[in-house]
Amino acid sequence: MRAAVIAGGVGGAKFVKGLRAALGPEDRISVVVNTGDDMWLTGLRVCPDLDSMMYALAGMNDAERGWGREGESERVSAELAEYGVGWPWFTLGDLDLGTHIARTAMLQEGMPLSEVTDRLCARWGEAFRAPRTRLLPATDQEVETWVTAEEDGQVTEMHFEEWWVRTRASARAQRFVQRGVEQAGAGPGAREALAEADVILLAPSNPVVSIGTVLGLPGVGERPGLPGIPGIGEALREAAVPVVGVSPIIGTAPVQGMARQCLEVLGYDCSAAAAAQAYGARAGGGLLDGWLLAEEDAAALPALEGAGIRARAAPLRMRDETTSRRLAQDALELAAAISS
Ligand code: FO1
Repeated sequence: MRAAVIAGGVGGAKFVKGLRAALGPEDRISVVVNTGDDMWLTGLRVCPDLDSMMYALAGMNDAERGWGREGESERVSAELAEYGVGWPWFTLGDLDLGTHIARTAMLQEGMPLSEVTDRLCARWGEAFRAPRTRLLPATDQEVETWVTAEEDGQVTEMHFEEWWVRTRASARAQRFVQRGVEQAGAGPGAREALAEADVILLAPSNPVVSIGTVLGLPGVGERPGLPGIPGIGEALREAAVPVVGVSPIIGTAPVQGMARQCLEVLGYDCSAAAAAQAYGARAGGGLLDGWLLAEEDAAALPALEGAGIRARAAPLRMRDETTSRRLAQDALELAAAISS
């Protein structure tokens, strides 16, 4: 079985760990990871979603915070703050800095991000073998998500991470911009992974800034949408295998993060049904064949079936490897049901 997953950081990492536990040693997992959160900070290239995914799969992540390394220290970060370098509200731990320095060194030697990512993951050995699990940046070009937001009566453009971490998404966002997306292309291996997959899964990541920035997402009415990385949304639409998404929202709130504020920018409500409608039915030119939502949202099933999306209710909360594996198995079973 070759599974391709479109994922962001924290929620995506839990889901991919569950998928890895649900598959066998001969299977393969290709994770197309969002790179819109990436930035240059203190002269280093920081890739939050790739790092959250890598650390989680390596079992070295700080499960409490959901990002960074376990057992972290912040001695260098304190020095940077004293020098007034970097973002004082965005903590780069000492071990985490090791990753950013290694990545930047390889990038400066001319290595593309996809190859850098393979090298960084290779260090963690077993964690990425049996089933072979490969992290594929959505693009090797720098396509950063920036936010036009209003703060203290001023409208400014800020990097997504500033909006997300410094303002906690409280600065009223008017639009998301994928800077440089016009000159970008799908990362090497991403299109092939989607073409060769036996199943394609959309992880329960933020539908806008983690999935939408990869696949593209239309806005509602005049609300601006997201173009996504050229070639990836198309590769998914052309795939001859089922595409099954997992709702990141239960009731009217995301399981974690701030998807509500992000969906609002594109004009969507925050609900499992709204997220599915945002992705759209593949039969209608959208992305989905199937959708898993929480048992609490089972009332939305008939409407989704009516929209051409095979939907099922399942326990969505990933509390540990058992529940994550169960969720991944539910997604694979829905895909199998769609295939037959
Ligand atoms: N999130 C925070 O809320 N506070 C931080 O100081 C912070 C630092 C940080 C450093 C490296 C990294 O890879 C991620 C970091 N994050 C932090 C999380 C980050 O905002 C999220 O991983 C995603 O980018 C949002 O989806």
